[in-house]
Amino acid sequence: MDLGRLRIDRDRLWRRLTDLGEIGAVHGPNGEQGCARLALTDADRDGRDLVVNWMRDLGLSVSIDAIGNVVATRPGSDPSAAAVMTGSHIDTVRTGGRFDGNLGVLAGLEVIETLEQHGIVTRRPIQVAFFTDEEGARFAPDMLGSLVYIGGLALEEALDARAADDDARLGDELARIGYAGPTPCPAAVAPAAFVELHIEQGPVLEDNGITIGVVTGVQGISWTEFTITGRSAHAGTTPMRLRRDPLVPAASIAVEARRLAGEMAAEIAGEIAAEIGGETAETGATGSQVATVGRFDVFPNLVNVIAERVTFTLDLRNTDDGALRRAEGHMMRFATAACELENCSLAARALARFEPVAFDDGMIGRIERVAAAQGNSTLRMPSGAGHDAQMLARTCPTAMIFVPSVDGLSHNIAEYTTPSDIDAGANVLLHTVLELANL
Ligand code: HGY
Ligand code: MN
Ligand code: MN
Repeated sequence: MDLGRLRIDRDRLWRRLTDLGEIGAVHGPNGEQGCARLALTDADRDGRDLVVNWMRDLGLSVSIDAIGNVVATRPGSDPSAAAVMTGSHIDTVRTGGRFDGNLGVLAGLEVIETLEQHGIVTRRPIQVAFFTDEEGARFAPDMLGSLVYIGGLALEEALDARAADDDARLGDELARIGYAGPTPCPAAVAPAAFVELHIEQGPVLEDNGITIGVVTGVQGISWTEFTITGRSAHAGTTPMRLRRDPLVPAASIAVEARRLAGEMAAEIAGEIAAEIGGETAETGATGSQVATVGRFDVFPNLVNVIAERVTFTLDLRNTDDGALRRAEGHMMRFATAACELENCSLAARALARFEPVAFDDGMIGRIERVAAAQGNSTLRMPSGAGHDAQMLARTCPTAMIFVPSVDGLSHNIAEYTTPSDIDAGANVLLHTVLELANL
């Protein structure tokens, strides 16, 4: 057959996305359906079991490593050749969608099934993987499993990570769900190349009417957990002058983070632009400073008690590491001053810190060429979100393929990408992997 005309089976891929989406399904008031499969919960286990069964049904050899990463391998004609790897994650945030991460894993499986179906043998083995705890929402840092996989975080340290919600130990939860695997990590052999298909999770592709994002890298990520301690007291009897209320500095820090991001975004947005047919356009949210206070826990959290303690997280990101460090320094100084003003104590704990990552130029060019050859519009752009690819990039030539997110929405149960855009992305993945596997 004319390999150039080979295409995936879009209905089969959509069915798998739908089936996996039923595990941990959450429904919204207007018919939205998303996923709640926080890492190493029962729902995560059930999702893992379903995907592993699909992998085994395809006759793939499946390895599970000591941090729970799952890698399925389709042999090539040259067993001595390093594999081409694709994949992503299947854990989600608590209000996640059916496509974040899941698409990259199931499209990888679809690529393999398409090759099987047409009896196409590649020189290199092809692997599809899902990595443990990419979200980092329950166990920080994010991309934890792929970071251990490439040797960026010691296994024992990762196994001792504690859950933000119930303080459970990661290693205990991994054993409880039956995914503390026998394969050692870090991985003994690096892939020849890694390519990940993922939804953009932002508005840039949709705003510009582009089908395929050719991802040039990932912006820097800084997560800090702040704990501010004051003194709990009676809301009615305690004069304002005697209060040591941790809510006050905590709230002012959240407002300052928002102000700072706006100020820095205005500075940076003008410098980051993407080529669209010779025109340039702002890349918006993926090219400038962003700041988020996502988790905010008050103790004792009662209507008539001045809080004793507030614990919250600050997520800062920027494509420029110097700017990110400036933002981190500013926020730490601001937090210290705000707590002193209210006579509260401040403790800060780093949850994640990843520098910006640049993907491989050859891989970027290959994806761009494959996508254009299939008639897609393309845009080179950085990723606003973190991805397992940013960890694999430390060990092998790596890049990513983005498809549009409707309304730029993700980490929201209404997350959606159209079947035609999913089909386009999976076919770009198919031919990128096919080319790489025959190099
Ligand atoms: O936080 C992130 O960017 C990713 O969703 N883990
Ligand atoms: Mn993701
Ligand atoms: Mn995510």
